Amino acid sequence: MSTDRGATGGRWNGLFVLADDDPRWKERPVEQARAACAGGARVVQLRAKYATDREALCWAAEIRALTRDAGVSFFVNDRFDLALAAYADGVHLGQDDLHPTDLPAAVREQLLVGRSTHTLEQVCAASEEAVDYLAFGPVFGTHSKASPYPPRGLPLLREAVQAAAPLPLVAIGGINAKNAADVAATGAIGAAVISAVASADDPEQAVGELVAAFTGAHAR
Ligand code: 3NM
Repeated sequence: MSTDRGATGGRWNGLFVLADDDPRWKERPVEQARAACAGGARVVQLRAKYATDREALCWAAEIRALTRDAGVSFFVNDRFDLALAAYADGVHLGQDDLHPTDLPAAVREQLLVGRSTHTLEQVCAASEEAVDYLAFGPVFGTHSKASPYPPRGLPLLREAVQAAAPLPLVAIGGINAKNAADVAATGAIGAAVISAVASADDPEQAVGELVAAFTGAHAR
């Protein structure tokens, strides 16, 4: 798709919840996605690193139905085939996944594309690619993903936002209700989280608190 670069009309401004299948989480991805939709997230992204393909597709189909009902965008991490099969809105590609230009043109017509970045060089390179938004991280320390990159910090996040513009940029890594307002103040259009929701006793409430912290700061 990628025709309205930077013009998301605010539909992604807010919380991105990664519905993650790490067995350490109490709730499975579909339940995390349900909490995300009920709590006011703007985007759900399925991140299935442990599941079989068939299991991941079942989750994706369920999450597609939930997100459609809630008016929430739905992306699948890494896998454009699963994204297509589940009628997701898009696919999110990491630096080690297929490059956006590897996607067949027919796939590009059906899927929006998000792209992970971790350095300013990667932000500059990715902003030349036909992608619809960038993620940048890890902003803070995280235990949810082994990363070769140390925490990037808020000043570098702010530089990344500026380097990406007009492409929207979403911050990721160690974001919680306490630091979400600082993240929003950098100009990042969104905050993406795993553990702040997946490890919460009440995931829906946690989503609501994150949304309030992030979007409240944006509104100021
Ligand atoms: N990607 P949490 S950090 C999936 O830096 C992911 O690109 C990152 O989980 C990146 O909210 C990360 O629990 C983990 O820190 C985010």
